[in-house]
Amino acid sequence: MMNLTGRIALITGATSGIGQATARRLASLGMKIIACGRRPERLAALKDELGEENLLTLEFDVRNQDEVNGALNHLPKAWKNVYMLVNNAGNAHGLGSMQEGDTNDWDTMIDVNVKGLLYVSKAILPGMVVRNEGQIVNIGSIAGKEVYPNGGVYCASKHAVDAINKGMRLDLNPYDIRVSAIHPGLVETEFSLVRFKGDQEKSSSVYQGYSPLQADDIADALEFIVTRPSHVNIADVLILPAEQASSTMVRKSL
Ligand code: NDP
Ligand code: 8X3
Repeated sequence: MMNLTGRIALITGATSGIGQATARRLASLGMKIIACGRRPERLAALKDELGEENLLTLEFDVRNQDEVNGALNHLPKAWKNVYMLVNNAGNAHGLGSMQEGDTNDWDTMIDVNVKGLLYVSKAILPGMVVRNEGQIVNIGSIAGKEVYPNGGVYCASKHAVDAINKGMRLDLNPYDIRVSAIHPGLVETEFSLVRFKGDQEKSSSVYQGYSPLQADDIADALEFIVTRPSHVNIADVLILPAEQASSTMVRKSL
């Protein structure tokens, strides 16, 4: 098992859901966490919880490359050697058909889920290459393996994450840098609240009538990935609620 004590993990989207659970989990393994997000009050609360020595917070929008570079190219000396990158920030925005979908939603999904992930990676990967060590975990989705009605653009963004993950594994193969993807099915987080633009009723109905995954279930997989011995790379993981068979087939008792 890898000794992770004192190693640095940078997590995007650490202010809620999967990213927040991951920050807590990796901190519990002795890692130091760089927690990123746009909501300062959430970042401050995480710092209070995990302690100032163990957590550096960075507030930036992954869509803005200047903000990304401003934050990541000037890390304090003690936080520069990022060992693990968790590319997690992302969301669905709206549910809409190809003929009627909202192009602002499309822009946001492509800008956050694809371009944002690339900007952050571009800022972090060169340091890993120089140090010849690292672990990257890209959070994809079942939506990166299948396509469902009215989710075409979100699915396209997550298919892109799947391709980027594979591309990173090829390009980083000369180095001791492991590249992994986790593709979750339905996880009960703020994801649907964002997709449905704050509509609590629509959002909670997504998770009713079955037992959805919880963010901690994804943190379990992440812990497994990062604690493997250095000769093992868990390359690709699809995790579903037991009652989910595909994006469109969930056994619900309502
Ligand atoms: P949440 O909505 O709970 O969390 C999303 C996180 O992404 C937040 O911390 C948010 O932080 C951050 N984020 C969103 N937009 C930006 C942005 N422009 N700049 C910086 N950070 C941003 O959802 P989840 O935890 O569920 O989602 C995490 C990842 O998991 C996403 O990539 C999602 O696609 C994926 N996923 C989720 C599934 C689910 O069913 N929940 C299933 C499969 C994959 P802030 O708002 O503070 O910026
Ligand atoms: C999130 C899972 O099926 O709601 O990526 O798109 S789904």
